[in-house]
Amino acid sequence: MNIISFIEVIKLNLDEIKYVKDITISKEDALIIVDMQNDFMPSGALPVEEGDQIITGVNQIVKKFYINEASIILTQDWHPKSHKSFASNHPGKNPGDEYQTETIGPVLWPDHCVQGTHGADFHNSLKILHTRAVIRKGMNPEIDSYSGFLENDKKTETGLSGLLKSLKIKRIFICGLALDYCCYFTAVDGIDFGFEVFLIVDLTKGIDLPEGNISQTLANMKGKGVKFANFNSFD
Ligand code: VGL
Ligand code: ZN
Repeated sequence: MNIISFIEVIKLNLDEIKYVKDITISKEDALIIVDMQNDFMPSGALPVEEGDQIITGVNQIVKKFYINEASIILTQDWHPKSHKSFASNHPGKNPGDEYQTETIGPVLWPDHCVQGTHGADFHNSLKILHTRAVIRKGMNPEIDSYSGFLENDKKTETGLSGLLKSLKIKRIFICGLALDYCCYFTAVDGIDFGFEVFLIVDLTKGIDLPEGNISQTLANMKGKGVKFANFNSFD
């Protein structure tokens, strides 16, 4: 394999994605809406570019899942002020600095989604009326939790898998923020927990840090068996 084809294997650009069509939603499906919180919006502490532009579409897809008796679940990044993923808790370090331990990294973040703050609240345009459960994550100051299923120690469960299994959910559809962090890790863990996983690509936006992370994580998801959908994939 030469270097060019190697790069093609590990990157997948947004415009190269093939989408599943004609999806009929049923009660064995769940919509997982990841971290649609003020701090990930363009004016927030850890802004995801255009993060607010998906809110209207997310609200519309919620209606489709609701009328088809599917479950709607939110995740909420919910950190103590002392969280070790914050650069402010590492003297001399700045947000964006590389930092990797077994449970934190690959970069340090600005303080964000601190428990009880406005930044940790869901965006007030997000319609949360039909939500079955809110899964909070990232509460242990020593461990980050990008995935809605598992903390970054890859051991501590949030309870999401148990909830989905007791509801007899077979397929999960992921949207929200950020594509290359919390959506990505939720998607790959969803596969490992035995679900059929779809990323609703046009209802998510990425951070792309480090640069290229979006196309890298898209490729990893494809390799792992995650399927891609978009707003128009649903009947
Ligand atoms: C997230 C970085 C840090 C996310 C959460 O929701 O994608 N990213 N905490
Ligand atoms: Zn966080």
